[in-house]
Amino acid sequence: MNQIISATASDIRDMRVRGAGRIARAGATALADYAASYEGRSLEEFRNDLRKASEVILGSRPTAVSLWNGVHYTLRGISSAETFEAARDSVIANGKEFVTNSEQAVQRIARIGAKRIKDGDVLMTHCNSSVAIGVILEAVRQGKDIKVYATESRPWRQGILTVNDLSKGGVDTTLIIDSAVRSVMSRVDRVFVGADTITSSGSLINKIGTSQVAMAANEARAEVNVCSETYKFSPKTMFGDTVTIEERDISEVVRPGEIPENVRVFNPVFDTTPAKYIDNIITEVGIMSPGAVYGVMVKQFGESIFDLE
Ligand code: RUB
Repeated sequence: MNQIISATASDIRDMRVRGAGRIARAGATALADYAASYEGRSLEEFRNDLRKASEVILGSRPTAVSLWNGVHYTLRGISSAETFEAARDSVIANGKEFVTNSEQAVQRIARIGAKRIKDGDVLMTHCNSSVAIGVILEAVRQGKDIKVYATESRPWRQGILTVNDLSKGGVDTTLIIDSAVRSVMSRVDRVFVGADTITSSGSLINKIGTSQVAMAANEARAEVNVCSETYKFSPKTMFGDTVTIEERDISEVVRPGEIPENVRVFNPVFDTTPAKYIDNIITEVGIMSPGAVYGVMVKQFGESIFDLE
């Protein structure tokens, strides 16, 4: 396989590039770069090679629909292109456009989401969502005095990245272990988390433990906000497709020889938060309740949604 494609796929698989937005932008960029450096001239071969390249990229991490949407956005129009040059140019332009739109969406969500935060609020976030962090940093930039509890997020400990990001942005930040979520929740006004995938019924698939955070928030009457670009909406779930929850290697959880060989380790890295535990989904097109996702999905994806394979 081409070097650009295999390097990007392994960066995503091994989590050197991680987070749903970043992996989508990396996938789109890799396909655009691949097209720009493509050496053949045959349209048919180019289409086949692109299809294989996109399968390699999509196989790198299964859960985030952002990657699927980024890849499909980039390949839009290649089946109707009449020449190799037209197909190549459209892949290059689409890949760039996806990245630009994605970056603009993240900035817009920061501005929209910051309005939900009030001076004096205590927040909680889970894992490391660049979009949720963007919202919190924007609120602080606007001069709001807030405190944030950030979970460690075992086993990868993305919470360490989060507390570094928040602290650099001047946020009053406290790191907690995952099992402290329920006990700390009584002090929290609002939860802000990111999204890997949002289903047509408004349920959220995000880092393992997000559902526990949301349930604890529901019990403590804290508001749950999901910060998500609309390319994290999964059109396939409209037709009943379920989202594959990635399981990763047990070496992320235990060291060799630490537990008896007959003990299994189960390491799912995402979970599903039912829509009933979510108050707001904050997107670049506005704030909506989970029940509004279906309508926005149809509008965003247009008629092509009904041609999905
Ligand atoms: C990251 C994670 C993040 C979402 C959203 O999981 O669950 O909350 O991907 O991230 P992992 P962003 O570390 O396994 O990729 O808001 O940056 O797109």
